[in-house]
Amino acid sequence: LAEVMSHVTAHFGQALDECREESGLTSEILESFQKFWSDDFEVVHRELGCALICMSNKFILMQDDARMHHENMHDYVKSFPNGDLLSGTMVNLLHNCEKQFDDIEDDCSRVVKVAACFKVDAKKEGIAPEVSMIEALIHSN
Ligand code: BOM
Repeated sequence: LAEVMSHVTAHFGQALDECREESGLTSEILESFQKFWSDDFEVVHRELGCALICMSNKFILMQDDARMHHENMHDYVKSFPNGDLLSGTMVNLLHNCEKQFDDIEDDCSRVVKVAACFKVDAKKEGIAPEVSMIEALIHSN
């Protein structure tokens, strides 16, 4: 499943560059999206939350309230090889994290908290990819 998540991350990460300007996410904060999964990267910057909203909107993975669009997220994850094995777990983990931070009104600040929670839980579940797995995909394109 970590392999499946590496495909999802490699694809989703392609939207990052289109979202840098409007989110203010600099290369100093995050140089490439695959580093999201690095143990050395702390998921704390509000700008990353803004970038995740912008990136999600490219694939219509969020609703107007900046919460996950469950059906579209399922379909998006299922579109990758063996995605059907990951989609249910991924939607559940994300929604569980959303519920924990629902009181944060600022969308960017809330989404970066949700993303940090998801990173921790995905590692616990054994579905988090290694950065090297994602890089292998990107460089074989
Ligand atoms: O309520 C906010 C829902 C959050 C959705 C986006 C969070 C994404 C976390 C970052 C990890 C990305 C890895 C793969 C792509 C997922 C769409």
